[in-house]
Amino acid sequence: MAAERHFDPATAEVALRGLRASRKTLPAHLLYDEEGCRLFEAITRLPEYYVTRTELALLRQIGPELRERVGPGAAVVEYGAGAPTKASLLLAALDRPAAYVPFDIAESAVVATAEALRERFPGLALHPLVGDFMDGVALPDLPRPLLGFFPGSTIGNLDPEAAVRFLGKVRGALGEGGRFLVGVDLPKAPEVLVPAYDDAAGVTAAFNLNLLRRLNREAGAGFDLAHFAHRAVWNATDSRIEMHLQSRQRQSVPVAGVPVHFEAGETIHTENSYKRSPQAFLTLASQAGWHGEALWRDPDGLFSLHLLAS
Ligand code: AVJ
Repeated sequence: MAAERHFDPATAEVALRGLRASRKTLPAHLLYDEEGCRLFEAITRLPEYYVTRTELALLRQIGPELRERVGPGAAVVEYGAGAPTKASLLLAALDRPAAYVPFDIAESAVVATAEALRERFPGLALHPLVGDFMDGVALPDLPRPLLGFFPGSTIGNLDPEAAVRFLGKVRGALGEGGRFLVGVDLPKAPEVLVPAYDDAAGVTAAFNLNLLRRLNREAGAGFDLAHFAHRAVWNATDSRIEMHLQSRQRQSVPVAGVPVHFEAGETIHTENSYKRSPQAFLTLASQAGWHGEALWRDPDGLFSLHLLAS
């Protein structure tokens, strides 16, 4: 478990930069502190949040075909390995996988994920790797074939430019013959999307507002959480769900000693969740040098898994 974090000049600087812009934004990764990760886990179990259960069912369904395509003795590299459930399913589907690399920015996450798999897959070599996968950290020496794994539609956090950059880094790291299995959430009716990001129980609201509590602690901020409301907005032009924190009133909030002014109704944009059709995703993948080898969708057309090849 990570220690409780107090004032952190880097967080304060990042927060102030975003809050002093004419359109206020905060980087989405700030949502995922310890409490944020706990709340996100709760989101994945909400009735409105179709993403996780749909992807898990799809992974189960495509196991045999994936096993056939990937072949024996693969090494799996998971980008953003926060929990062992999906890797466990994938490894169980593959033909005698040789190695697993959980790669995440949170050391506690990669260690816990590796531990959880050790007992279940005794012969599997485990290489936990800590780092920011946007930086493209070099991989250890691994048996081939290499299969990258990026589930959960986490790629939906990245705008098109960042997604192409990330896909290119992974392609470089996996090298010749590498494949990449990516979970991509599909565009769908706002009547389905908005409740998935603004649930009746208020868990997503708590997840979003927790960012302000984090800034109070780590950026020396004085946010009153009762003065902000969670908003989930479908942006059809950019095909993304946006999460915002909306100021309920005109107010001024100190952040690291600097007053930040809010008009009533003004928002802080905290996260994007892009929804991409197969064509839209494959266009980005091809800009990074990948081509689509296989594509699977659940029967209701909610979610997709792409298998990319170099
Ligand atoms: C972790 C980025 C995949 O976009 O669905 C869920 C984050 N935010 N509900 C998503 C999230 C609010 C989630 N990702």
